[in-house]
Amino acid sequence: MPPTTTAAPLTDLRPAPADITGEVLAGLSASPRRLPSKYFYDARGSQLFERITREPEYYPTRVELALLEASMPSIAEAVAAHAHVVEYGSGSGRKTRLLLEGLDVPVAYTPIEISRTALLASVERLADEFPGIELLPVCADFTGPVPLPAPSREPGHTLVFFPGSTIGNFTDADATGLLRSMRTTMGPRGQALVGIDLDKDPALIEAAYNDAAGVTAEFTLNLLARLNREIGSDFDLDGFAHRAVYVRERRRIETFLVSRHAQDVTVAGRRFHFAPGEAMQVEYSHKYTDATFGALAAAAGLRVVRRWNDPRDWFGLRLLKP
Ligand code: AVJ
Repeated sequence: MPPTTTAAPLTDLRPAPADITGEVLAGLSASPRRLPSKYFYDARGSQLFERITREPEYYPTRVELALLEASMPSIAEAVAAHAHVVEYGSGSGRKTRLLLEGLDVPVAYTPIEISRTALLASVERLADEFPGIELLPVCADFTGPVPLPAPSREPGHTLVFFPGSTIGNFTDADATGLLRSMRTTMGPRGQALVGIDLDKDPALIEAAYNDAAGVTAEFTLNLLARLNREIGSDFDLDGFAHRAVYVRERRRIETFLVSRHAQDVTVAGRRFHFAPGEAMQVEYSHKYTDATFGALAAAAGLRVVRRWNDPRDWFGLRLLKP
């Protein structure tokens, strides 16, 4: 018999350029100005993020991968068999591979990813490696509700996988909203495995977002290049500088693009003036304690039922249930 193909056609729910323009105009009209960080992840942005994960200062990916590998036997015991694994913001798929290999026979895997290029590349590789798992990719912005494709075999339950401490890119209010929508997606018998970067020595955290090679700066500035290309704005990439600082009281990295001099930027026919030194907020990266993350989960109607940390308590994985 010829091998059956397990990859279903991609469900494309990508945001339209008009949506992006609207969000950018709203952010530029706000005070202080901000731009939405989810638009970092075009094809080049996803590539640059992969490069960041290989920089010596950027510990989260390395620590989480080692943690996931070491904890996989105990995670597999805690997660019910025959899961439909749904990953939010799947990226390169290195963690996915460990999870799909280690779990008790998942029936289907749905990556939800905003970058179409990254999504297709990861699904293509996974199709070869996991011929027994049905692949149901969805290209979408996971910050809104995402209708899940139905696997052809009935899954035992849904496991939402949200690694990378991507939850940290959301304000507490938005993170709660996201966890709530995850709770809806997973259903009453579902589970979620969430990766969180933990609060630690601010110097270590700050270095991770200011790598000496300047890859993070390039990643931040790529947001402007992407907007110029996709919504026709005219940001001058040499006119802005990357700045990332750890704000201890808020337990978060705050990343800005700082205007190097007085300048005007035009977006969709509207002109915005930037003062010299004006800082436009582009990303948050929250770091958690058990108390702060537990409170977020509780606010979303979820409880932390298992926790795994690396030996230095730098990064954690949390299993959540309704
Ligand atoms: C996408 C959440 C894993 O916030 O650490 C890395 C993105 N931004 N360096 C993070 C990011 C700058 C990253 N995550």
